[in-house]
Amino acid sequence: MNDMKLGITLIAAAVALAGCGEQKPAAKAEAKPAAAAPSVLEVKIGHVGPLTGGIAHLGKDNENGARLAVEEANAARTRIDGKEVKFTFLAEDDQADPKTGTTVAQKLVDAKVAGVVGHLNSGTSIPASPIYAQAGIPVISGSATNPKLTEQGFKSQFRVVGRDDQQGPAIASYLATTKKPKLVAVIDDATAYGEGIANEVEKTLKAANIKVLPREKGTDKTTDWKAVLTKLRGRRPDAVFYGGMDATGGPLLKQGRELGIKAVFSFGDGACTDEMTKLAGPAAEGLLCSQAGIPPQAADKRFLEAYKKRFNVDPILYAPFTYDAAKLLIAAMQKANSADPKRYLPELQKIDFTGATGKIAFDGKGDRKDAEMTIFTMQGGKLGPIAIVKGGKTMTYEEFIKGMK
Ligand code: ABU
Repeated sequence: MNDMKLGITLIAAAVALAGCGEQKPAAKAEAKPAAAAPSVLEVKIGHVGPLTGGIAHLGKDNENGARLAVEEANAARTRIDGKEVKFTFLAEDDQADPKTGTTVAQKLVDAKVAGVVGHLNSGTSIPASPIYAQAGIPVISGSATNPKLTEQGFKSQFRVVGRDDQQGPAIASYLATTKKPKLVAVIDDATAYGEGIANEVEKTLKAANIKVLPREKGTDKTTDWKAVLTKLRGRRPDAVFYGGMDATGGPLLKQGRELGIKAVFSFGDGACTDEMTKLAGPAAEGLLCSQAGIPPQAADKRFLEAYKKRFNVDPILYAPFTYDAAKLLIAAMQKANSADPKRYLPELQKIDFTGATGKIAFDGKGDRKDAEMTIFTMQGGKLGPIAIVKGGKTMTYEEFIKGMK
């Protein structure tokens, strides 16, 4: 008999006895069963990403991944410290805005979450990270790629994707070796992510003796790029790289083609989605872009099927990574037999886990060891992976898949 049933039985017996009018000694009448420890452990897991604004579709993609992992853990009746765990998923919208990012981070800390998946953007993750660190709450981003995130020395900060000092060189080298541009225009959206990856791309191109035009800038809200593009058209670049998200990169590409720019357009992960076809139409054909991990279609089949069944869509970009991030938090809690951040953080730091995106272990900074970088091109309105860069080596996507089997 479990504690709850025992309690109910004792109360029922007491009520029955009282109903019989039986007199009991005072001491006995007041005796209550010893307070039993609750048999269910409530554990809150937070998620943060933009759920409103131009990249809400990516925020929802990230949120769905983490939500699925939490729902699966509940369905599996996960146990910690002898108790069944009821995970509660708290999803917050940071609007991709750094200040809102800190506000919702504090809100989650105040709500006593045991761990957080997020934030989506580097620009919100970086200012939120000291808030989680001060509270000792582990936070794993499934998409923020700016190196600074894990260079601040916070032991509770992790990410399950690669960094832009890996991704920038990967896409720039691929562009340099396959398209052989002599002159490249680099544009960014002035965010931590966009500017950071653009700097990495520019550095790599210059190291390969490729000329780079003076940087052009927009913002993460810019959708009218005509002034920038008209200026660039006169310089006749062979290639353009844009550091920014798909919501702004799509219009940039569309308007570039409308203005007659023939250059190869290339992008980082923020604009490496099928949304580019929706936003740029046929102009998206042939674009090059990178993601800081394996492509979504290479994720574990069981995950892909469960995701589709639950949300009726396929993952867009990093949902498999946020799924793994939530799984990692839960796996570390199980290893520590505790959902107390102080107790499970050491397990997370040394975890060795195989998730939907492959084998995951963290280095001393909280970065994923051996993260893959994938290069894509757009064909027939769909992004297709063409190359994988891992440990400094480039292989075709087919070679990579063969190696996974
Ligand atoms: N990694 C691309 C999008 C997220 C970010 O780092 O801002």
